[in-house]
Amino acid sequence: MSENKASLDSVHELATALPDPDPQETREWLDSLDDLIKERGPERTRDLLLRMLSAAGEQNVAVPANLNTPFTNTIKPQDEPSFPGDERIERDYRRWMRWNAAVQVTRAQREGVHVGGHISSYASISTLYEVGFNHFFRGKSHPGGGDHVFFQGHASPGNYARAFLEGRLSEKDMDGFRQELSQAPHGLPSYPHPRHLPEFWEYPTVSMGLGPAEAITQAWFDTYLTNRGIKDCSDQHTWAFLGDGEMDEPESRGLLQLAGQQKLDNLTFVVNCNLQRLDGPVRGNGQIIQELEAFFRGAGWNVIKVIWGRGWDRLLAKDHDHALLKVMTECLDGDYQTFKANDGAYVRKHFFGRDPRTAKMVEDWTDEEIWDLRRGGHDYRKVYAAYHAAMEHQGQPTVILAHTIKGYVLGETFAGRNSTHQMKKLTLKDLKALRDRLNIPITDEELEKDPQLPPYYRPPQDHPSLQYMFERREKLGGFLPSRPKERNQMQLSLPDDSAYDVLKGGSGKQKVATTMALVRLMKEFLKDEEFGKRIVPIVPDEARTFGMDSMFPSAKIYNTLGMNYTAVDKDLMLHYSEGKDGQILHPGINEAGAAAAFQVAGTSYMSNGAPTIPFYLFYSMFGFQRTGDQFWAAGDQMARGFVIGGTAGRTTLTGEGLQHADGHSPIIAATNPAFVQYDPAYAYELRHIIRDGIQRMYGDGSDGRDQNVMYYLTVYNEAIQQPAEPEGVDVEGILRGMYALTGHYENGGPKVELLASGISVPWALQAQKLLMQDWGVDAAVWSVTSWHELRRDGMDCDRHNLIHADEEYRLPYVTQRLRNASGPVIATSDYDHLVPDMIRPWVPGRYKVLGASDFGYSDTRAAARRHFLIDAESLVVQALEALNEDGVLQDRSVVTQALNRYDLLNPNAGSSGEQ
Ligand SMILES: Cc1ncc(C[n+]2csc(CCOP(=O)(O)OP(=O)(O)O)c2C)c(N)n1
Ligand SMILES: [Mg+2]
Repeated sequence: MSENKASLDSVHELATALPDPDPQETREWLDSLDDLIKERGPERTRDLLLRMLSAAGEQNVAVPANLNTPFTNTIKPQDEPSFPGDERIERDYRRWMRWNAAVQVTRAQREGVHVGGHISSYASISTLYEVGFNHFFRGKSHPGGGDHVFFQGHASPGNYARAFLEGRLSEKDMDGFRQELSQAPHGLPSYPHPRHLPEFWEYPTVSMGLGPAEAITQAWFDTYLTNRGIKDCSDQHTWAFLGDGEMDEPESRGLLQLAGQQKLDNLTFVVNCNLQRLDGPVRGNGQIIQELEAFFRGAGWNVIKVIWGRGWDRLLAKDHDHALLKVMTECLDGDYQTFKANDGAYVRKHFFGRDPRTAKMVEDWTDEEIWDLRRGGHDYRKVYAAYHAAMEHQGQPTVILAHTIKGYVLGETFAGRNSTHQMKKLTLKDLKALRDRLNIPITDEELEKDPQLPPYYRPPQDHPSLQYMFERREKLGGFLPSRPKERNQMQLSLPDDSAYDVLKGGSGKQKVATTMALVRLMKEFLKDEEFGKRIVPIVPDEARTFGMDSMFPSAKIYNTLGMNYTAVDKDLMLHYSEGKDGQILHPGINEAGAAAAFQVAGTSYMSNGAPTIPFYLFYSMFGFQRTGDQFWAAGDQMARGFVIGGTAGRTTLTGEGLQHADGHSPIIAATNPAFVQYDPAYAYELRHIIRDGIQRMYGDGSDGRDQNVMYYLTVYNEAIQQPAEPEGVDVEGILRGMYALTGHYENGGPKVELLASGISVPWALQAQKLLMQDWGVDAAVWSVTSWHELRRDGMDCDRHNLIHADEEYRLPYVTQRLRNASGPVIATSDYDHLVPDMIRPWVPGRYKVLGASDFGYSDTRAAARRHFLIDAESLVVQALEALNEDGVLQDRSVVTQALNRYDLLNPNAGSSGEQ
């Protein structure tokens, strides 16, 4: 079905959905229409109908929305504002930047280095950046607080080239591009990586799709800070520069509706539509600009297309019968790309030549004049007009779709070529041609001296164009990007230790899950007037699962629109509640959005100088596994906060099965160096872990620990009796990763050490009893609060011992704790074997690990635990088998006896955990 037919069908449906109130009148109108078509033809009829529709819409008649406009600029020439700068001067230094960016990458390809880089992307986006830098982007010292600018990751040479002209980077720094270690302290990361260039880069954008998701959330979060009275961000704007290829990522598009329905007019996307991605055209057979226009408009955005440069205006003004517009609209992106990889004669023939009327329009033009017709994204004034309109627009986010050329200005070997993305250096010939085009005062001799090392260009400091450039930035609030290091110092008053006491006393006879304990503590935090405000609970539609619905009535779900309806459960105590002052961020069933919200709230200390502490609770299986890359970016951006894997474990979720039962998130979390992870068993362990985490991440940093970490806590939905905190509990052990829960009976029996974490601790205690009762074996039980912290310490010790062989040998914590064990060590958990295996190199003696290393099942906890052989009885049999291997058992048949006695292979014979 053609698109036209589909839209006619829907118009027909709308027109006939209700009975016609006045058929006679309708008939008269339709007859006039018939006459019009007969007398004036279909083109004039279409024109009139469109004008009628437009006029009706302006007078608030609800006509059906059309998501596409013709393939031309949204802003008409007569509506363009006057340009407030000096275009010629701004072009001067834009050229120097273009040169230096290309030179930087070329020099990084020098013999013996060959680290590469990208040249063509910045070449296509340069004008889009520079209009922003000179007229729109506000820096940190702007009274409004400054803008958040997300730069396209792989166009970073452009940012470096600007910083070089600004005097922020030296030539040595420029030459350290992509050699962070070997050229330290002059190394520059390939892409925007705040962690590796912490006073420069702000937003890690290079993993495509994460930038747009974060930018939307950043704009949303700015309204949150304002509406909740934490910081006035009402004069701050978020800009995101994105590739048209990047818009294919689901994360790029998956939050557009949030921005639309939350009416984020503090947000502008600029999509650099150079029609190419890495391999070739983005939509060779279509038009990416038109596709994105409909998509964004459907999601509630204001769309501004900047397709044609000013040279086209005079042609369009003469295009009375829309012949040119028709050719423009019908030409495919694949062809547009090919035009710019050819020349004026080719464009004349294959573009204008498509229709005799358009061919006529340029018949007395030279090929050069045709070639000089620019794309909108390279026309400074057109771009200025679009940014200006975006800033003025209210009630909607804006997307600017700018038509550009990949490899613009770089010459025929680069522009529009399919290979352009991968080209890493300019030849001597390219360099000379580029130098001429950009008017760079560097001689042939200088270029010929060593074509691998073309010189950078920076005029004397007092050059008027440089001075102009400085003035522009000074007026707008300073250089960008920049990450002010003083913001690392938190000015937060943390809660007293007594705030954590709610988790100290245990649950008495009642059974309580660790998830409930955690939510209880969060609610305690919220009561603290100053500190409580800073907590940002984030949940993607699982609040009820975690018992967080109890927060709804008082904390409310954040919504910029407030709450304009009556909740179905308004009379209940725990009613649903949204508000402009809501505290909970609930992006819908959207883990990508929730992870981005975590990243944004966890970096607010820096991006806004307004620290907030995210507590992001996810359904453990749908967190790391799905959104690991966003957490990686959060680690890069030095986010701080708590990530909570609720409903953790491979067997605790009764009935849910294979795609819900998580036995490996601790492994994925372990691959992110910024995460500190814990798998606590009891509420009182959580008490110390969270207190320490808040102190570490949000304290004054005086304890010397790295503050740029995130905490991953696994909590369970299985209710157990929470013991009261033992007097003088081993807090250091809890925090470092293990502590003794019980000692040995010392009854003279063979000894074993049982290690367990999280929800497996109760069944390790059960095993301890069985071992003594049934087999006279004396087990001690350890709660391993963090396998990974123990591993981290083990690896730190190994590295220290490797490179400081002449210093005192460092003994890993886990070795210290277990070195006096006289028997084997047996570990269990509700995770894959790999989790307890993390500490294997440092466990003295025989070490046996049980684990749930397979897809989970839907069944009872007891049956699943028995199936995986991780429950109490399995621990017992494994302990006996290990003693047997150690040669301690007098009667080797004991292992088989135990196996039979517990009917170990029968899933119905298990009893660990509630049903
Ligand atoms: C998630 C992800 N996948 C792949 C890449 C590798 N990559 C880097 S640039 C690029 C092409 C980008 O095309 P586009 O977004 O159109 O940007 P352009 O360079 O054309 O401006 C790709 C695939 C990446 N950076 N991130
Ligand atoms: Mg592209």
